[in-house]
Order: sequence, then structure tokens, then C-alpha cells
Amino acid sequence: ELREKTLVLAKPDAVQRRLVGNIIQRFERRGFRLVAMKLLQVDQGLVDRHYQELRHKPFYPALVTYMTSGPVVAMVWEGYNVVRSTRAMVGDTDSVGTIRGDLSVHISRNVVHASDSVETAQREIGFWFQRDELVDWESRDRDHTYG
Ligand code: YYY
Ligand code: MG
Repeated sequence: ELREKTLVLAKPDAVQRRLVGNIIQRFERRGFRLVAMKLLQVDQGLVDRHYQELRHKPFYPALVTYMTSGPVVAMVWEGYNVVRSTRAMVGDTDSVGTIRGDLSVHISRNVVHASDSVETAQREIGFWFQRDELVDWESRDRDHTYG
């Protein structure tokens, strides 16, 4: 499915630490297509929806404080197998060579979120974006190189 979509968040620590460009560049370079992006201050309601299955975990209050501590960059990326590929690229804090492994040292400040299944992605995109915020566009690099 070439139109598979996933939600990626550059979390508040990524924005504060000026890592957003590096994160975006990795998905661009891989060949995925950016179809939506915005910077926003998140409120607790959105965190509750986004992380609803974690609401009873002991770390949940700290997770809410972290996620609402500053702006987040929310993105939708599209492409073949994008959900699975993006999870692999995001990796874990202790997996060097992944986004988290390269850019973070602690699970509670792991710089990025990516949806964990196609179904989760559809649901999460709906939490973060209106339907008309997703842009369908074609790569026409020749026109943009030569005018
Ligand atoms: O999907 P993923 O982000 O890799 O991990 P989850 O187990 O779904 O947890 C979501 C989020 O919660 C994680 O990115 C950081 C935070 N968290 C935490 O602060 N402390 C933990 N012990 C586990 C998760
Ligand atoms: Mg998860």
C-alpha cells in the first residue's frame, strides 16, 4: 500500500533541543512523503486521547507533564510500509543507529513518537489532524530545479 500513513511526533524535548530538523531529514531521506505538519502546544485532553491505553501506568502523570511542557511538532508521513519502517527507524533509547538511540538517553525523554500499527495510525492521525490538513502532492523536482 503506497498510501499507508503514520503519525510521527517530535516531542517537546526534540523541539527544545533543536532536533526537529534532524528527525524530519531522516524520514525525507528514506523516501517517505510528508503530507501534514504543524507545531502546537498540546493540552492534557489530547495526551489522554493519544496515550489512552497508558492512563493507569505509574509513569502516566509524568508523561502528561512532559508532553504538555512545550510545543510538539506533529507530522503525517506516507509511503510503502511506512508504519513498520518508521517504528524501526525510531527504535529504542538503547538501540544505537535509531532516532531514539542516537538522540536520547532516557525512556522518559525519548524525543519521538511513531504509531505502532496501521489501525493505531489511522486513529492517532484523527486525534491530531483535521482531514483537510492532509495535503496530497506529487514530486516534480525537475520543474523546481530548472523552472
Ligand atoms: O510506543 P513507544 O513510545 O515506544 O512506547 P510505549 O510503551 O507505548 O510508551 C509510550 C511513551 O510513554 C514512551 O514513548 C515514553 C513513555 N514511557 C515512560 O515515560 N516511561 C516508561 N517506563 C514507559 C513509557
Ligand atoms: Mg506505544
